[in-house]
Amino acid sequence: MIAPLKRFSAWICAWNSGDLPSSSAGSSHLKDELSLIFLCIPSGLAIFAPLCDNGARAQLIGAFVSSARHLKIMITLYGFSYSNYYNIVKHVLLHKGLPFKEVEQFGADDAYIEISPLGKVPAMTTEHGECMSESTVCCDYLEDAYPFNSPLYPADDYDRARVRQVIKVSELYLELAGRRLIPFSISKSPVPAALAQEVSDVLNKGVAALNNLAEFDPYVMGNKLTMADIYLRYVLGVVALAGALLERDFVAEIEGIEDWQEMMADTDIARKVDADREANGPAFFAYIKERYGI
Ligand SMILES: N[C@@H](CCC(=O)N[C@@H](CS)C(=O)NCC(=O)O)C(=O)O
Repeated sequence: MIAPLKRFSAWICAWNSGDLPSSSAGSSHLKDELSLIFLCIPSGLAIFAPLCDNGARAQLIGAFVSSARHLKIMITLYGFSYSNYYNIVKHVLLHKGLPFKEVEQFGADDAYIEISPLGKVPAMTTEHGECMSESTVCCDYLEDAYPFNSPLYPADDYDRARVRQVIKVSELYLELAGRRLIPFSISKSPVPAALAQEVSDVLNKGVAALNNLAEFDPYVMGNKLTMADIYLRYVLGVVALAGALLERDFVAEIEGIEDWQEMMADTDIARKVDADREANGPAFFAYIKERYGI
């Protein structure tokens, strides 16, 4: 029995040091990890532990415990808490209860471009060290890789498409339009009339489309919280900012928004994200001042 015991221990050590061939493409890593937890570890202990003397048994258990450390999933989120896009992904991570660490990143250096090719915030490295950027991509990865952690998309294909439609409309016709006025808000300079008109025209369309698509009953797409709720929550901050400069409350023109906003703000996750954002304000504005002199 000593030979198989040694082989099994060697296998565990190789796995610990990452030498085993990986089959972690896509979400299959989850299956790998689960099969290790539920099959290999208990059955290994059950078979070999009774055959060992006390010292060997302690070693074997030690090897399994250190293997278990590899199961600790640690995603890294790069960016800064004042960013609405960053907060979308952070909210999703918190909602799914996934362990992650935050690395503050203002601006882009060569190392960051490796993670986020456009230098934009947020970016993420997965539990396997793979890089990705773009908030919607990160959110969808988290949903695909962790489908059982408080799902954020409905099961039905068409319902999923409708959630994505709201997200896309919010991104293209609300966030990106409102974002064009952020520099004017920071520098407190007047918005040129032509730009004000362009932004208003797009926001008008975005608000009309949202009024057509969203239910707010009580959530954006009905009785369950979806990715659209999280996405829209952090888009509306930029719409409000633009509205303030354009002297028009676009957010209030979204039917049912007030109750929904109150409901969305009244969770521990939203409170944490909002508090972190507030706390990050001074660092963000110090960075802007240093970089742009405003
Ligand atoms: N499409 C990107 C947009 C991200 C974005 O614009 N982030 C801002 C911070 S809120 C940023 O990185 N700005 C710096 C830049 O554009 O270089 C996403 O969805 O993640």
